[in-house]
Order: sequence, then structure tokens, then C-alpha cells
Amino acid sequence: MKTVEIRAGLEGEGFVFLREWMRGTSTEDVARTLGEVTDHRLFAGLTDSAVHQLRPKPRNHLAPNRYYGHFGFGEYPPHTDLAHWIVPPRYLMLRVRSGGNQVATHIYSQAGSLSLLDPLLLGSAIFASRQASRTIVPFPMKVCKETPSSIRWDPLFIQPINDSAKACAKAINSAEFRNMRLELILEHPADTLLIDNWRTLHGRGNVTPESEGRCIDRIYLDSLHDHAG
Ligand SMILES: O=C(O)CCC(=O)C(=O)O
Ligand SMILES: [Fe+2]
Repeated sequence: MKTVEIRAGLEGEGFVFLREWMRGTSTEDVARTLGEVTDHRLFAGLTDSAVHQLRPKPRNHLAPNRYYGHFGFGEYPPHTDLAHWIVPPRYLMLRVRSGGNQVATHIYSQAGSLSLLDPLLLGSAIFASRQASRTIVPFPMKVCKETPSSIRWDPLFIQPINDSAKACAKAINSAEFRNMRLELILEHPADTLLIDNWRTLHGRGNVTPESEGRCIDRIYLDSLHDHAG
């Protein structure tokens, strides 16, 4: 698939799923053919590489601020990656190293679950980081004024500050919202899922004991190249 077609998919549905795509090319090289990779130094010592390997891990109270620490092998709820950043990375790419047919990746798209959110509430919803700090730094739920229907959400790292934000949180936590999600299976090596981190939310289903060897590469992109590659 060409970069222009990928861009069209991301601008439309907010995600593109490419099965066994560019096999034999590293995740970082695949990402660099598509766009500008987010500078890994922004992860402040958490990682020294642009590619993170996601492996299921048991719940761990010593890592309450990490998704695996909090949710373990259980379901990861809908979220924006790095929702507490002033500007979260625009895109993320998930690419299979070792897959399986048991674990679903969830997409909450504009046409699906997110259509349940009232645009007026979304436009006035204010959140703040949950990190213990004396100064509250509020930010809008809309990531970017110029990007229609951009949204950030995360149940662990940010907290609703006003009534609009609380109403949005309630809608996102509803069964109806969950029931409208899409379930994709990252099954085979090089299966690649590109996600617009500003216009969709994503999550992950339960990890079964047979799937504990699952390993997914993740890399963030700030923008897509303009040229039609
Ligand atoms: O493993 C997946 O399919 C997605 C994981 C995820 O969303 C995360 O670790 O932030
Ligand atoms: Fe995520």
C-alpha cells in the first residue's frame, strides 16, 4: 500500500491495518518510510530506543503508573497513548514480532464508539494530569483546535476537571461505548496496525495463558511524509 493510501485511511477511519506488511524490514525502518518518528529522548530515560516492545506482564503494584502494572493480563480500557503529554504523539504503529489469534486490539473509531460523544461536551471538557503535583495544569480534551474531532482520554493518567469532562468519561465507560468498538487481531509477524492517536482511542483484550509470549513493537510518529511513496 502506498503512503497516500495509508494517509487516506488514517484521515478517514483513523486507522489502517496491513497484514504481513513489509516483512523483513525493521519496525523503525518501516516507520521512517511513512513519516517523522517521535524523538525517543522525550521518553525521559524510560527507553533508549524509538521502538518499544510490548510483552504481556502480570499486574505489579510496584509499577502502578504503567499499563501492565495496573491491568496485568486483563483488558486495557480505551485510551490515548501518552494522554497526559501537552501534545500526545499523533500516530502510533503496532507491529507484530510474535502474534497469535487470542488477543484482540480494540479500536474506538469516529464512526463507531466515538460517535456517542456529544461534540458540545467534548469541546468544553477539561482534564488535568493525575500525577501528584500541587499545581494543576488543565488542558482541553480536544488535542488540537485545528484537527476536527480530536480527542484525548485515559483512565489512569488524566482526570476530569469539569462537568463536561465527567459526562464524557461516563459515556466512555458505558457498555454501549464498549460494544461499538472494533476488534482486530495482530496475528502474524509483520501484521501492522497504524492508529491516529488523536482521532481514535484504542485498547487491548484479555491475554490468555497461551498468549503470554505475545510481543508487539510500538513506535510513535509525529507526522506522515507528504510525498506519495
Ligand atoms: O497490545 C496491544 O494491542 C495494545 C497495547 C496498548 O495499547 C498499550 O500498551 O498502550
Ligand atoms: Fe496504548
